[in-house]
Amino acid sequence: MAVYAIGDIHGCAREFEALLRHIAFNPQQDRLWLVGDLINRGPFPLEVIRLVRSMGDCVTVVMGNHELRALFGMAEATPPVNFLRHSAYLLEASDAQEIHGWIGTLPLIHHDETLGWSMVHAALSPLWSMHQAYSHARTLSHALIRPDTITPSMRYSLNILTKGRLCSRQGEFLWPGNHANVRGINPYRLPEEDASTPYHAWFEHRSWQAGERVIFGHWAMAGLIYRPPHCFGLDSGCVYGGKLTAMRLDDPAWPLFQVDCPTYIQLSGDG
Ligand SMILES: [Mn+2]
Repeated sequence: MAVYAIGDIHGCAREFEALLRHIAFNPQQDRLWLVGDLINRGPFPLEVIRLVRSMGDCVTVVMGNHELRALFGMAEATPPVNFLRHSAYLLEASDAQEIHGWIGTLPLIHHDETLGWSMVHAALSPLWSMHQAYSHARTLSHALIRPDTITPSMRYSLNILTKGRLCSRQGEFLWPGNHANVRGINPYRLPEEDASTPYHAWFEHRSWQAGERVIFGHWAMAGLIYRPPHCFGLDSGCVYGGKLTAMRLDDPAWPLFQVDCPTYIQLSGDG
């Protein structure tokens, strides 16, 4: 049995299938972890969802910001413009209801004690222990069914898990838009090594404990992040003409497997 994690797929169904062939993935024996953002941006998002759902129990997916927006947007009588811009095709799908129900089952963090790995779409706060992070994720998952029960502080935690990139040591995250602009920082880029900013990649500010290992995605501009033994960012920008990356989690050498992808859309520095 092998366990693989794969980065953000964003509708790149052909490349996802090619990567599964490249690692000779066997659904009867192997397991697959997906970091979320299966949908939007790329050419075949519905195919990706349908393929992943057809694979059944051998696949574990955590919720990305694109799935989260779809979960809320699909439930609205008048869906928000930002949802429609990226995801209007979901409303037209013959299996829209099943897809919506399935998205609602996706956890915000997946942790496998035996394997010794955790997975989150974007980030963890430096203020959380791993166990606090699991607890926040569980509470939030229950609250997603009733969005009106989500308090501002819960919303902040939800944003960290699904959209976080840069933060201060005090756990203040930098969000795109005015918040980043007033500080003169590009929230999509990794700061230069010598940059005099309190905002760094979230994983730089965590005091990692022995045995903590986290897989994440969401950061195509940073590219592949390979920081053994604690953190591995697998969003290598496939939809932007980068690569789709798999990492084998149960092999102590943590080997990487990649396929090339055409440039379906341009990656711009302002997101
Ligand atoms: Mn994302």
